[in-house]
Amino acid sequence: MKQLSRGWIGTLALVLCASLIMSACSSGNGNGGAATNAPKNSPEASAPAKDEAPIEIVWANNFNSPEEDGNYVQTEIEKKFNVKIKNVKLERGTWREQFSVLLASGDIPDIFPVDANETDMALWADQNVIASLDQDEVKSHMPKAAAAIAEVDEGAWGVGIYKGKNWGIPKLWPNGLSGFLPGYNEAWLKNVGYDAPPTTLEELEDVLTKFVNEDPDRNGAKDTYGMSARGKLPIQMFTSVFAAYGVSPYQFKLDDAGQVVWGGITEETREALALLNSWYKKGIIHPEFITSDNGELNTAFVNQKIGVIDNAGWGNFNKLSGYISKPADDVGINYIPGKPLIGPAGQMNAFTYGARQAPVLLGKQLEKDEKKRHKIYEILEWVATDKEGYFLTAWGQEGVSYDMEGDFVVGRTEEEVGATKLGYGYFYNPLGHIDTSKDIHKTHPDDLERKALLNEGVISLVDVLGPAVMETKSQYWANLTTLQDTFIIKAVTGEANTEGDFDKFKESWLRAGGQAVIDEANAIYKERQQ
Ligand SMILES: [Ca+2]
Repeated sequence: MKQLSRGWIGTLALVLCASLIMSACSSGNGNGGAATNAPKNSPEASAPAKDEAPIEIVWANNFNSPEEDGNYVQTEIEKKFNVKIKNVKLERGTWREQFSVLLASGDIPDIFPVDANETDMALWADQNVIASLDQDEVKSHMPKAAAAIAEVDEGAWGVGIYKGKNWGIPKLWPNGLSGFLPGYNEAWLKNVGYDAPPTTLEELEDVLTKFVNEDPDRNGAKDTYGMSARGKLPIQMFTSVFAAYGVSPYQFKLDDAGQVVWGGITEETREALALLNSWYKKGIIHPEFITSDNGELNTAFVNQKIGVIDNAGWGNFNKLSGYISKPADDVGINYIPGKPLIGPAGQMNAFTYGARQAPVLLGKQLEKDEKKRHKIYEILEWVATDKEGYFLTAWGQEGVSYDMEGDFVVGRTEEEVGATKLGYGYFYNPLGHIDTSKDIHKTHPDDLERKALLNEGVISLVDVLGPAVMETKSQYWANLTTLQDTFIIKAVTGEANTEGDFDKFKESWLRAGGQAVIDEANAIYKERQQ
């Protein structure tokens, strides 16, 4: 049971990384001490051409860097593909500084760290550090990976396009397509006459109003609000309401004419803000939303100040989730999921971060080294999509570092068979999440069931670009974001109105660089469509 929980919590941590804010998340497999229990039984390796000298591949990564060179997983890959891997081991948090020093010294690895983003990609493309790759060649040498990508989001190929060339192998985080769902205090709902969560915006307003007026916590005092929001991170603020209007104010979307527009200045946002302001005036929105982060939201819910939180992902409705479910459960509150609310958009929309990420990058030298380039495609295809390669690089060795419980992998907890000891934990698998057919091994059946149930019928609101290198953004974005954050909060509280003041906000946003950003976004969108 202990082992089960570990795997379960690991899955949950990944989900939390995806659905809450990602930057602070890190892998939990690092542990110290010396290896004492190296595994002995190797899976069968295919026979390489015996006479050929192994190709040396310099493999840099910043995720679960193995402690030792020549570790178990590395050795298995080397045997199977007749290669010699040179590890460039970087730390998750500080890798960029370490890596810049390396690049400056002219040591360009063959495979680049998984956390490199689209800005790194553009910089390194301009500096002649990374290879441009032919998309058709990638697809023909990595057919299973290409199929896995197509199944999740074919648009992922667009992220690697910069200055008319493709600079990597598409990487996806499919869980990013699961959206935020509103969750409720179950007892409060019952106390105001609801057997199930509201399904429409109108019902939500009714619930929130009753949460204020009908003493849902039954303490005899009028001391509750309806909902709050994450004012410290406005992209996650009131997403259930904006989504009901078919918009996220912090995403690019297509308008009816097929043009890319910025959500924040659309009529949908204006209308959603008008509704939110009417709720604020009614006193059903907690005034402290402005300064709230997830910690404050959690506390307000657990202390029965609010009865709705709407920035949870499906994983947060697992009773072990540290965000809301568990802290609530600990004090006897059942936090239950609702579906996205039907509003003017007429469908169950949910805000999502999307699945697209910056691609996996390869060193410039590979442009002229076809043999090694093809070999790397072959290895990445195997570790990302083949069951043997996947299990090896994700979990190590069965019976040593993990056990099977049906399809589900249960990692062993002994330090000496940890990820950094044996070399598993995705260091050698930068595309380790693109293939959703592996979810049955990664995610506990109960969680898979919950995910399917909660996401059923939900439409993901996704930014039409996802990661994109934009010159105008580097110039104007910080200022534009501040302008929008400030306006949206003022519009909710009524300090600014959603008529003339919204028009003024829109004008000044466009004038302060927003129009240039939208123009560039349209140009990028068109380039990617070609
Ligand atoms: Ca009360």
